[in-house]
Amino acid sequence: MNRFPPISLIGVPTDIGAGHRGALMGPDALRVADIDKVLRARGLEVADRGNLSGPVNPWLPPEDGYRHLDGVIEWNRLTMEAVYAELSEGRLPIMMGGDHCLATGSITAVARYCREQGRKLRILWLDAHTDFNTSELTPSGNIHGMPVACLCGHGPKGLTELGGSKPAIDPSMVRQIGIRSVDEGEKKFVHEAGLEVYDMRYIDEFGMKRAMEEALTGLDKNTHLHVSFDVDFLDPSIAPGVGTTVQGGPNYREAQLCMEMIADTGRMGSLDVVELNPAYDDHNRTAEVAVDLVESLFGKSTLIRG
Ligand SMILES: [Mn+2]
Repeated sequence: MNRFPPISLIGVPTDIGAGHRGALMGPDALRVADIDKVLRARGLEVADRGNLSGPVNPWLPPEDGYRHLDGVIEWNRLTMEAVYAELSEGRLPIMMGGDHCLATGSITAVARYCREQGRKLRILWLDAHTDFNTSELTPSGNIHGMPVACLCGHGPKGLTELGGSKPAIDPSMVRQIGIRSVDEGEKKFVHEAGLEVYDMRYIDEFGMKRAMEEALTGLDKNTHLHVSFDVDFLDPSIAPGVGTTVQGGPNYREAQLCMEMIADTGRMGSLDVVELNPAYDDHNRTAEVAVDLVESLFGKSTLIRG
């Protein structure tokens, strides 16, 4: 018997916040890799809500430190509404990006839902990057490098106040895992904000097991666990299909252990799978690895446990 509510797949096909084109094909690549069938085979009820429809990516240079700000806000508003609607019906939304800017919308929705329900929120941010840039710190203006900052109240009004109040979350709710590429100014800001980061140096020294034990400390029955899985979290040798590959990420077994330990908590209530970029992939193998890991998040383990 599984212990998960019914799942809703929400495709958000845009690369409006990214520095490379192609993540807009992510939702369909996950479907081609049978994300729905794999979850149904685990006994879960799955509804695929199809893709949201928003503005096309105009592919313009940044203005005042932000690239495509209006379009990013619109896509995030759509994402927030879709994710909130599913949570309100007692379902578990899987937001299939799309680039990582969309986590602003999905997590704003999750945070609002948790506030209304009087539930605690823990966010696991699995990523090569901290995504804690601001318009002053960013070298590129790409908003997919800013969602954690926006959620914590640092950024343009249209994103920080997406849910009506600011900030959407407190940095103390966030645990970042797999980090190995942080911009210079961003580094200082991450420390000032007090984000809890388990970077690759930590994982090298103490192992994924210890990192996850720490990151999952303090969860209780009243905690909603949100997982924001940026596929570039993974080492590029197993996941080449992303726009921003960074060497030295978790290998297949480390990533599986990470997902299995999340599953063991039984607390996951929402999930983002983002930055999958089929334009950089090899015969959809990154999508297949991502689906494999999603399966582990929902309780598939290598060995049968008693
Ligand atoms: Mn990211």
